[in-house]
Amino acid sequence: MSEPLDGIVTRGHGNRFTVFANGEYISCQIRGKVKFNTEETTPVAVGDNVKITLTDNNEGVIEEVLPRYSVLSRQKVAQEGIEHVLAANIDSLIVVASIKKPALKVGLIDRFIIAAQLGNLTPVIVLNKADLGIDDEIKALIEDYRKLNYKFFVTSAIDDSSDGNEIDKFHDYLIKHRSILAGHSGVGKSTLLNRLYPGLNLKVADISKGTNRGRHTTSHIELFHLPDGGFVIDSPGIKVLGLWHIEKEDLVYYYHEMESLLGQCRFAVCTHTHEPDCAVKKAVSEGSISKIRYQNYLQIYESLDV
Ligand SMILES: Nc1nc2c(ncn2[C@@H]2O[C@H](COP(=O)(O)OP(=O)(O)OP(=O)(O)O)[C@@H](O)[C@H]2O)c(=O)[nH]1
Ligand SMILES: [Mg+2]
Ligand SMILES: [Zn+2]
Repeated sequence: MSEPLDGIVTRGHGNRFTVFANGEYISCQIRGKVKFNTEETTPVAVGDNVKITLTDNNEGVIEEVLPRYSVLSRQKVAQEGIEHVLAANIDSLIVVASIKKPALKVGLIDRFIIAAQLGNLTPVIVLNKADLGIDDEIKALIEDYRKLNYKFFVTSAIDDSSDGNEIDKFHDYLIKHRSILAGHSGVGKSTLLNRLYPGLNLKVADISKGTNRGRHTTSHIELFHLPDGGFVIDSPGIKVLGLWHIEKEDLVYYYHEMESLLGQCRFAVCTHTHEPDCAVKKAVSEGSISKIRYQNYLQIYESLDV
């Protein structure tokens, strides 16, 4: 058997994976021992560094998955307790939202920020479709997140001259990182990548006129190498991002601006939802904590299991 090659998984489809190794994309199967080594997590995911051997028909076999230094995962609904790894070895989780068409859902931004913290990833927010106009409400929202030191880029994938467009800054960020783009369908994830890397030629489609929603055009998670050594992963639009591994009472620890007030509420056990003399509610009414963030906190709090 020839010496194994080092590669990186760029795409998965059922039991087959595409691995980029030696400057080529090689279709690979997984060696049985790799498949059954782990019971609690996906054995091979996009972004994994692997060792492969080549077979006669120019295909390959994944012999080994090297240790992951980060994972973005979610719980498989049908198999409780099994961690489904969406991507491995990334450093940034970029949530893409659009100003409108589809309508902006701020709650999803916070859910992604929390998911990033869970996976030890840097959360980045991209607000796309700047060409559709940035009104005062949106400006205030951007300000709120920037105050909290989140990276926040306003972009237009189709009109470089739009007011406030930061596509170049976003590009600079991408080049230096290993990121995944995620968000609702139709917000322009693939269009942004096409704008920055026209050679990718990713499939994009208009949102539905009736519902103003995306059409779930991207169907696979796929990794693209960037000329400077980083990579970016495009992913299919999601409807909701369920959070797991978080208990209701721990949610506040993912809101750092609220966490710093803990201990100042009247009740030692305060959920910061309805209690009198709550330091968090006071900070919201005084304006030192963003109303938008607090509303998201309440919404997510309600959605979590006890
Ligand atoms: N006005 C405007 N339209 C945009 C912009 N970016 C993307 N679009 C349009 O939005 C529609 C959806 O874009 P896609 O790139 O397919 O969206 P996506 O986020 O990849 O969607 P999924 O693959 O379904 O998750 C297309 O018609 C794009 O032309 C933008 O900056 N401004
Ligand atoms: Mg897409
Ligand atoms: Zn409180």
